[in-house]
Amino acid sequence: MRNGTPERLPQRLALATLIAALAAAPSLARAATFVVNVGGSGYTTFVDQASGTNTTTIHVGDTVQWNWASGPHSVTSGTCEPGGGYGSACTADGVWDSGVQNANFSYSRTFNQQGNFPYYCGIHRSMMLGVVIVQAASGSGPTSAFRLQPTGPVVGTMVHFTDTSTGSPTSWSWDFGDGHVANVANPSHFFAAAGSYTVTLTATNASGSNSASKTVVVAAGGPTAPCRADAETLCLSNGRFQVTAQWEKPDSSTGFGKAMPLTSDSGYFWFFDPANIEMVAKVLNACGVNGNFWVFGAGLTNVKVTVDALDTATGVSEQYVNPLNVAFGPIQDTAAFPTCP
Ligand SMILES: [Cu+2]
Repeated sequence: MRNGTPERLPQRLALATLIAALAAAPSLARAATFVVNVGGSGYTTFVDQASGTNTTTIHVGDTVQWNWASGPHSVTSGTCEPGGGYGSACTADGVWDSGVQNANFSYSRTFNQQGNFPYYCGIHRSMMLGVVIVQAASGSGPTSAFRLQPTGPVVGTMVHFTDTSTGSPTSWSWDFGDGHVANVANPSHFFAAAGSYTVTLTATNASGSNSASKTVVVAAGGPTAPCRADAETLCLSNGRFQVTAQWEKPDSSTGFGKAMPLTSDSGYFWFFDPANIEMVAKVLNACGVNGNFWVFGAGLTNVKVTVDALDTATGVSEQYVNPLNVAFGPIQDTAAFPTCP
């Protein structure tokens, strides 16, 4: 795999690309207002401005506004016996009633339920009928999904949750199953006790909500064997953190990067040729800054790379995955290990 080509986007450019992609995403349908003319030109008619008939077709969440051009008329939900006139029998169904009004009056109603809503004028009865047809909200609710890493955390691991819902959710409600919740797209959370937790994401957009759950098994923590540097393992931050990098090529062949220590905090890996550095990794003790060990990584490759970092003092691990055929995004995780000191 050749690399070192300008394939890897600078971070700012990558961010600009992401913002452009978000801006280009299909926008959600907005609630609209539909106008119906009541008694125009002195006629006993309801005329929807959009359809030119007495039928107004809208979507859930839309509003109908009736404007009186003459009077007296009412906009009363219900039905009348067919073919009648002034004296026909009508039955109000109680959903809404503007009352009898005259010119320049205006009445609005927002429809939050699907269905057909017939209405009539209480004065002119079956001579003056209309109907509002309310269809399902345009667009559709999201389909919730998420991933997390690491997938098998131990107590104290900062678990990073990533929303992968489709349907452009605009709000997120996370329940981590341990009494804690969050309402951002991509929260981080650590579980204070070992156990099995049901994590639920409810994603919502203008058209609806959808939930997805996963069981996260959190293992008990504790120190592991001291880090031992070998041909494929870096021991960083004064030998406390064990770091490996596994690669996978398009033909599914896989292996571990060869580890080359640089300083007590940093080292690099080569994958296919000792002269060809594929990624650099660094673990910094920032306990005095924000109470975390920080993990930084930079790749010069677009093969799939899975970086595992293990805190041998606590057994807490972190995993970073760069997908195949994607320029390696920088790892700048200043909340990687809340395992100070
Ligand atoms: Cu009328």
